[in-house]
Amino acid sequence: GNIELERTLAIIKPDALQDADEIRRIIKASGFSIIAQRQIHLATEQAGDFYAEHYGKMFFTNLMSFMSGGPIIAIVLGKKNAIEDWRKLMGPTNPMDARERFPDSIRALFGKDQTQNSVHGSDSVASAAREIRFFFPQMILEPIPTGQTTERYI
Ligand code: DGI
Repeated sequence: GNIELERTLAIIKPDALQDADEIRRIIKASGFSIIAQRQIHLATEQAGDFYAEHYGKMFFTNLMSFMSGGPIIAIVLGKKNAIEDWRKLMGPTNPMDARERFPDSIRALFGKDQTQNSVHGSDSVASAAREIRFFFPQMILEPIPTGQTTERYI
């Protein structure tokens, strides 16, 4: 049978760009494949579009300026159960909380504070589709059958 690979959108945020190699090493060692990646410096307005669901919140302006304050790396990850597994590997939103409860998580290792928390991950199938399209508008989002190399689906 065909067990589908799931895709999710990960971002290495501006505060963790210098840790990108180490973060990608952890990602691969945890069984994810990197299907596509791109470094990009978002304009403030684009950062706002990406995080539109948080519009109006106390931290929104801060989040927009942080995410547009330097280059980021957007990565499409592939794995069975990628969305949930990547959220787990990232750890909780607040790195302090991550260090207490999940010391091996990426936010525990590389996050600085509630805003500068090193990585992003889609939180549902719908947001993964939207977020992958946001950074990789050309990508074909058909299911990838197992046994296929992911490269031909980029
Ligand atoms: O999915 P997450 O990144 O874990 O968290 P989220 O979708 O609730 O929030 C998106 C980002 O917004 C999060 O990575 C950091 C920032 N953020 C969320 N809640 C707070 C926050 N920033 C501050 N300063 N305070 C918050 O309560």
